Amino acid sequence: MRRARSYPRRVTTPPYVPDETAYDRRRLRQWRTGRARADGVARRDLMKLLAAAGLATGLPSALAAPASAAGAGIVKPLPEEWFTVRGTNAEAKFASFADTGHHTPASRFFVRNHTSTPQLDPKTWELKVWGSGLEGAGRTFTLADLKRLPAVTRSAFVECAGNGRSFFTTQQGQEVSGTAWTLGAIGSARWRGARLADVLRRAGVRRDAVDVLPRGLDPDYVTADGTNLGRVRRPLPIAKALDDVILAYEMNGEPLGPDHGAPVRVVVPSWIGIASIKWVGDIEVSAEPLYSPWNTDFYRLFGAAYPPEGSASLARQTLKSALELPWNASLSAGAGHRITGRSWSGTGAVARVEISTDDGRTWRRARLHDTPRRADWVRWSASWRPTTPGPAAILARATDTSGRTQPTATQHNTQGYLFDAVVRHAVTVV
Ligand SMILES: Nc1nc2c(c(=O)[nH]1)N[C@H]1C(S)=C(S)[C@@H](COP(=O)(O)O)O[C@H]1N2
Ligand SMILES: [Mo]
Repeated sequence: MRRARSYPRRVTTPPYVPDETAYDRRRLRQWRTGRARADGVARRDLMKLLAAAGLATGLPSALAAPASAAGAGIVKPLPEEWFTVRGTNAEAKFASFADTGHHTPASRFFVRNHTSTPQLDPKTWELKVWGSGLEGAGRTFTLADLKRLPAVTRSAFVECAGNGRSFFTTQQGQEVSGTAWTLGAIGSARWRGARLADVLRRAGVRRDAVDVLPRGLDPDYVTADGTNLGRVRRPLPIAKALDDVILAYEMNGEPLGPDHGAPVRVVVPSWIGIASIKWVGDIEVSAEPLYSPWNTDFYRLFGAAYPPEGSASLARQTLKSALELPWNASLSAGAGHRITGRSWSGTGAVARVEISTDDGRTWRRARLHDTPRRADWVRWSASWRPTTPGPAAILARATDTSGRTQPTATQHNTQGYLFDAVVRHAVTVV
C-alpha cells in the first residue's frame, strides 16, 4: 500500500490501489509484538488469525442475526413487491429495479442491520474524532459543522460483501453461513456530504496515523451464541480514508433516512458494505493498527483454499451481474424479449457485458445504457427470442476495466463472501 507518512495533501487520481495482503500481514505482526490494539476482539480470535495449522475449524457460526421478529428493527415500510425480509435485514427484489432509474430510491434500497435502526436527533448528534493519530485532543463536529465544509457529491453503490451468497449453495452445492442473499443486497445512490479527509485534517491527523475506526451508534451486536461484540465498527486504512471516503448526510438529494444511517453515514466507494458505517458517532484515528471483529472473524475468506488464519481483510468489492427478471419467469416461445439487468465492479468500471442463452457456449454483447464508472453500476439490455419451450437459463457476465471477467464458479469460502460467478438465471419458456 501507499505509505501513510508520505500521503499527498489531496489524493485525487489514480485511485487508491492498496496491497491489502501486505498491509494485513504487517498489522498482524504488529499486534503480536504489542504494537497494535484490538479492543473488543477476543485474544483467542486474534490467535486464530495468527495460528498455523488446525484452527480453521473454529470458525464463527455467528453471522446469524440475533433472535427478533423479521425486519422488526427497520423503520421504513417493506412492501412485498420490493423487498424480501431476511432476519434484521431487507433484500431488494432485483427484478423490481426494472422500473427504477440509475439510482435506487431510498424507499427501495436494501437494508443490512446488525441489530436495529436507531432514531437519532440530528440537532444533538455529534461526531467525535479522537485518538493517538491526531496532533491534539481531537475535535467534535455537529451536523452544521459538517455542512459548512465543502460538499462533495458522488454516485456509488453500497453492496454487502455477502451479496449473492445463496448461489454458493444453489449453484455450487456448498455450505456457507450468513444471510442467504440472492443478488439484491445492493443499491446505487447519489451521496452528498463532507470528505472524510477534510474532517480528519481539521481534527489534526498526524502523518504517522495508520488506521481510522468509524463506529456506529446502533445497539451492541450480540452474536447468536451470546457474545457481545460491541458497536459495529471496522478499521479503514488511512490512505483510503484520505482518498474518496464521504461522510454523507444526503442520499439522492434528500436527507439520509433513518435506515441508511441518519443523520450521517460513512460511504466508502468500491469497498464492501460493512466499511460504510451507518449512524457514525465517533471515529478513532490511530497511530497503531486497529482490529475489530469485523476485520478479524468476519470479512476475511476462510476455507480449504485459504490459509488457516484466513485471507487478508476484505476491501474492494468484486464483479457481478444481475437480471431485472423474477426467478423462473415465464417467457413465451417465438416472441422477442428485452432482457435487462445491471453489472458492477469494485476494481474498475464495467468494460462490457455479454449474455448467453445456450449455457455459456456462445455469448453476445449487451447494450450499455449508462456511461460505466468506477464504484457504480451500469444498466444494460439484450434481446432474446427463445424457440423451444421448457426450462432454460439466461447467463450474464461482465468484464471490468481491470480486465477481469466473471468466472463460471467462485472459490468456496465458509462465510460466503464475494460471490462473483456467472449466475444461471432460471426461466421457463412457454
Ligand atoms: N452502524 C452500522 N453500520 C453498518 C451496518 C450496521 O449494522 N451498523 N451494516 C453494514 C453492512 S454489513 C452493510 S452491507 C451496509 C448496508 O447499508 P444499507 O443498510 O444502507 O443498505 O451498512 C453497513 N454499515
Ligand atoms: Mo454487509
